[in-house]
Amino acid sequence: MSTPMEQFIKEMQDFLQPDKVYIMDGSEEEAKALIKIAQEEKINDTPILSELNGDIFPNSYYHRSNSNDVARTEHLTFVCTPTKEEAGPNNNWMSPNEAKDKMNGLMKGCMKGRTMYVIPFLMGNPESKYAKNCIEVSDSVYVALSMRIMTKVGKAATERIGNSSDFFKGIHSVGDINPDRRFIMHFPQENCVMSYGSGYGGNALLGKKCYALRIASYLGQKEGWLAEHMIIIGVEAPDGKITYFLGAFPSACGKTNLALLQPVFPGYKVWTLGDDIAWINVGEDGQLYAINPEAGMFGVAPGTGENTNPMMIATLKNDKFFPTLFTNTSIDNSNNSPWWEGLSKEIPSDMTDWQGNKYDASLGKPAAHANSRFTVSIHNSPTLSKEYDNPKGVPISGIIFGGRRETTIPLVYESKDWNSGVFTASIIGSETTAAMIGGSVGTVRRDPMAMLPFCGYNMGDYFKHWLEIGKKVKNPPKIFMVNWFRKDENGKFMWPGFRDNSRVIKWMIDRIEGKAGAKETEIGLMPESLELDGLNISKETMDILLSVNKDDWKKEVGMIEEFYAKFGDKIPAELTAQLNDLKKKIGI
Ligand code: SAT
Ligand code: MN
Repeated sequence: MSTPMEQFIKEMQDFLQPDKVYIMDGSEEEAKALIKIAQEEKINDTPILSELNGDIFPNSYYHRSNSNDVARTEHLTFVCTPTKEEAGPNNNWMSPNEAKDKMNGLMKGCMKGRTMYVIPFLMGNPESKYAKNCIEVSDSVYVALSMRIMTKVGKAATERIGNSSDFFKGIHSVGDINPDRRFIMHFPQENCVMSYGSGYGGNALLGKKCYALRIASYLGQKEGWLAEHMIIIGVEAPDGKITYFLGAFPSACGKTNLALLQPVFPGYKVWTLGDDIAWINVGEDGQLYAINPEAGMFGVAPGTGENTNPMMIATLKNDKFFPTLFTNTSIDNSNNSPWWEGLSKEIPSDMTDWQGNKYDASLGKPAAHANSRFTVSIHNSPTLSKEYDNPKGVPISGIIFGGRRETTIPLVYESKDWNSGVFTASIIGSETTAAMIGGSVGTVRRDPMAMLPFCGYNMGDYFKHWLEIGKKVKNPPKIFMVNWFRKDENGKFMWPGFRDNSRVIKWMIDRIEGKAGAKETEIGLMPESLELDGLNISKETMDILLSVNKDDWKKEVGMIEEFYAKFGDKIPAELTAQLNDLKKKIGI
């Protein structure tokens, strides 16, 4: 009798018809062999991976994708639930039958002449009751190697799966990388994702957004937990006490910088547990606990430099574990190293740009793609927390939400209680960025909990689920909203950001410990003061950063109402009450 895992592999072999099947064991030798294959296999005369200068970034490889395949494609991403209402207005919907017909048509026999990599992987520590078993099949050796960095691939997963039929099924093929034949279909009820036509991270590394957020959020609703688009950090104070925070920000909002922050205060230290995804459970003691289901970081390269994120540079230069991949950066030909805008002030004089052409700075275009990425093991991070892999997770004392807003949203405010925190998170807005295709850069889009593209079911039901979780938590974390991106009338950032954000985090810790005061405002609690020693910022600027402009908020309420209206009566009464309360306070 074959096991459910063997049956799945056989079924996929019959369906996709690869020439070869390779089942990953996760070993070091395997990684070497796969890298060799990736160096030899070419697409349009370009090897899938080429080795970079190990003196600059040790153990690192370069990948250039098709130029039509550089970001997630939200408009081609579907949640295929039996009814449209279950998927909600926040998702593209297709009926499971129609979606399967479409995908079967595209994928039947699509691996002819290719190798099917079977990638058994675990999200979370095998010892953890919160961990999940998964298998992805893919015809991309880049995906196989990336998954090996991003999750726990191989033996541990195969063993944990054992005879069980309870595992996620990810079915992926790059196909012919044609955007007209590209779909990412989610089947939450079947614990399955089918993805065709893209090799890009969020479309192809199915453990990431597809499983660990969209499918997992659906499972979380059923099973009583939360799958969130959040970093996890532990902030150590001089007395050694560590306070654990979660943080949710829309893509490319400084989330990764916060995950590896170096506080400005002596004696304070940020320990990194996760940079993108958190699975959150209510423990037996009624406390919220979070684990990072991932094992690597898939970060945006541009803007990452010694001065903006020195710890990430140190991570990328560390070769203790796993090779590091760079995708769609440019190449400095003088020394065969990856380069991107923000890595150094000087622009190297002889570069190949992300599309493989000689870089001509006079054209004024960036050399690296704005969404070029690195894929690196979290174990390479010098700030990795000792608790990173704790099967129980870490106890959460604060949740930080944020967005990128030029106006309206103050530097920081604290919600009075869980329900008002859920309301605050539900109204996050952020100016759009280069990480997504299908939105125009620079307009404000509502992105509740930074989950709009990742919530695998109706967002109205998701808000309700958040409120339900609050009822189960005995000692709820404090919920904060931040905005590092306020601009003045000349378009200049008002807050320095980066390391100075630790000044705001310090206030949060003091609030959690009951050591700092706060003033009540129309939208929540705000600092009476922040520790600003050594910072050149005027009192007038701080007053604006820490104030509520009622006219701005009146406009904001209009946008919130418009957004809420999309969900009709799915918006929980608690949130409508919060909104009405806000309207009263700002004089509507
Ligand atoms: O979707 S990815 O995980 O590839 C990148 C992102 O956060 O947008
Ligand atoms: Mn993300």
